[in-house]
Amino acid sequence: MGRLQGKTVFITGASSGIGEASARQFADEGCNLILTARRLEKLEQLKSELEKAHPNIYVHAAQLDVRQKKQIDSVISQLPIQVQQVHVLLNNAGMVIGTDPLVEVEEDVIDQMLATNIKGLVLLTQALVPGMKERGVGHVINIGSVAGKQAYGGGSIYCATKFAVDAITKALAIELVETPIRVSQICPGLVNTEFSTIRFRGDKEKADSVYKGLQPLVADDIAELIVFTAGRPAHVNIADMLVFPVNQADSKTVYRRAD
Ligand code: NDP
Ligand code: 8X3
Repeated sequence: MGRLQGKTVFITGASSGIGEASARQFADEGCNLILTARRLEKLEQLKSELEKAHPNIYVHAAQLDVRQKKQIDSVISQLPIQVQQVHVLLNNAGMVIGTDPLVEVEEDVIDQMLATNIKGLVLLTQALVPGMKERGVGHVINIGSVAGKQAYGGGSIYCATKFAVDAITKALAIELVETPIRVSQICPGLVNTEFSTIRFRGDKEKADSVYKGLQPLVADDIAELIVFTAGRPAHVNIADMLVFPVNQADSKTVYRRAD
């Protein structure tokens, strides 16, 4: 039996990309799942697919906008008994809109990024870590970014939110150092998901150009590392992982073939 078998994993942003791929890979390990995101129909589809493929696991799907504390409280208070004891919180939901220079970023866009990428992650952590402490078991895995290690022009607010994730991850690890709870951060470079389509407000051509001439990471590459991180022995904590496609060296240093 694998170390993750029978554990319960709470995933934010499970309706696409890294969150969805992680749900599939945690299911392969025999984990029970709480799938959350705003697009409930996507979660329901994933739930039914995973339950069919893995009749031994329990999957709960719940609509959740991580920016809304009331929704977080309501989702957590209504968790079915089978998934009330969360072992792993995967704080994955996140987004960016635009590549505008700082002085031009619209207020609404600033609010959305701050509320989703920072406040949502903090609220979920506040909601679930006390239970982990009581039970003496738990793991918080935050999805940061290379954008939280190195700022770039056109990414000021997004980078600020991911620098915040970096700071929050480190501070939480310090606060929990006397407990068995692990705190980890995984920081990807370019991953081909819906992320860039959302960044360019639905312009798929622009989004595709981000990955042109190189082989980007795919959601499964990051999911594999998330599951690996969660599956280490209880005394081992992977604190921070920075992951690039082979032809990316930092935020903006990327080699692209000419074709
Ligand atoms: P996707 O756009 O494919 O997935 C983002 C997920 O977040 C979706 O499931 C979306 O679901 C969810 N989400 C967005 N806003 C909210 C919200 N307010 N409440 C709840 N869920 C929300 O992108 P990725 O899979 O690539 O992104 C996952 C994480 O990885 C993000 O934190 C991102 O910053 C980070 N990352 C991505 C990189 C990349 O290049 N793709 C690189 C480095 C980090 P829904 O719309 O249904 O709510
Ligand atoms: C996503 C990576 O380079 O688009 O966090 O900011 S980047």
